[in-house]
Amino acid sequence: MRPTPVLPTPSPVSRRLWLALLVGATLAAPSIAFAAAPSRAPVQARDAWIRWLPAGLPAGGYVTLHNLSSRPVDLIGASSPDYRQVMLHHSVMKGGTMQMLPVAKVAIPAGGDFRFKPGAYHIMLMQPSHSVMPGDEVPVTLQFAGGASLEVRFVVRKPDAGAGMGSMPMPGNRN
Ligand SMILES: [Cu+2]
Repeated sequence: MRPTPVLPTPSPVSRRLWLALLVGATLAAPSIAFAAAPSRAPVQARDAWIRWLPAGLPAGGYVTLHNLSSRPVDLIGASSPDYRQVMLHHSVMKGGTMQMLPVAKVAIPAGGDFRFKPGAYHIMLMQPSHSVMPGDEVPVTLQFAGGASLEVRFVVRKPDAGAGMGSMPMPGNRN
C-alpha cells in the first residue's frame, strides 16, 4: 500500500492544537494571565501620599503596594511629570544620624504588601517641575521588573499630616 500523502499545506489542525495548548497552559497557571498583559503590573496601591515641604525641597512619597500574584514583584523605579527626579530611597540610622540611601529595587512579596513609610523606605521626589502644593494630586508611574508599570495618584499633604493617617503607626516623630 502507498503511504498516505502528506498534506500540501500546514494543517489548520496543528494551529488549533497549538491554541488549545496555549489556552490550557493559561488556565493551568493563573499567574500567566498577568504575563499576557505586560503593561499592567499585578499590583494594587493604597494610602498614597506625599509629605510636602516648602520651597521646592525634596519630598517623600509613601504608599502601600499589594502584590496580587503568586510570585514576588520587584519595583525598580518611579517617575512623575511633576518632579524631574524620582528615586527609591531607604532611610537608615548611622552613627546617630538618619541617612538616606538610594536603592535599586524593592521586592513586594507574593500575595503580600510592601510599605513605603516615614523613617524607612520612601519615594524621593526632587526638583518639582512646577509649584506643587498641599491638596494637589501628583501622578507617579511605578516601574516594575519585566516592563510592567502602574500609575498611582499621590495626595500632597502638609509636613505634619503624617499624624493624621489613622491607619499608619507613627512611633516618635521621625522623618
Ligand atoms: Cu530620600
